[in-house]
Amino acid sequence: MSKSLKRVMGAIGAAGLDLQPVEMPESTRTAAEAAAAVGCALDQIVKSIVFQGQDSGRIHLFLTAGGNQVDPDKASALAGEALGRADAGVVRDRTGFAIGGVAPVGHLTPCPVHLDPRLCDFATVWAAAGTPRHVFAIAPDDLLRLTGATLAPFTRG
Ligand code: 5CA
Repeated sequence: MSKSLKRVMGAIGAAGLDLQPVEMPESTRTAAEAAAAVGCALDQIVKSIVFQGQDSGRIHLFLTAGGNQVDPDKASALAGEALGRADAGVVRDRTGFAIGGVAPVGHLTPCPVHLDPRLCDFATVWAAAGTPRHVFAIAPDDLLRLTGATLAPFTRG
């Protein structure tokens, strides 16, 4: 098992949840690929989008429904500082995951987490498990508890 996958499953187990990762035969690097592999709605895929404070350098994680986009102004208002998208190197250094496999939990450095209310429209959603081929299913309420996320709108439209 990869170190990244192990870290994600460790965090899930430590929270008292009994969830299993699913290894897909094809890439789940993008939300569209993950939805196709799982056979679920695009919005049931949890995108883990990392933004960074332009002054502080601190990162924030936005758990976003697959078909939604983070609105940088709304995201900045929630964070209380101007945010821009974190580059791939920052994402890897802070989370320990490469883009395409960033999980909602198991980050090397914990950071504030925000959850898109759209994800709560489903009984189950699917998130990356630390690799571009592993995903896991979770109830949105459990995802909220697991990540300590704040539920607030931050998407475009
Ligand atoms: N495994 C899938 C679904 S669970 C996944 O990780 N999707 S994702 O949306 O969370 O990750 C891909 C996202 O990474 C893209 O939507 C894009 O927002 C972001 N991304 C892709 N390339 C870069 C890059 N070079 N720098 C920063 N962010 C990037």
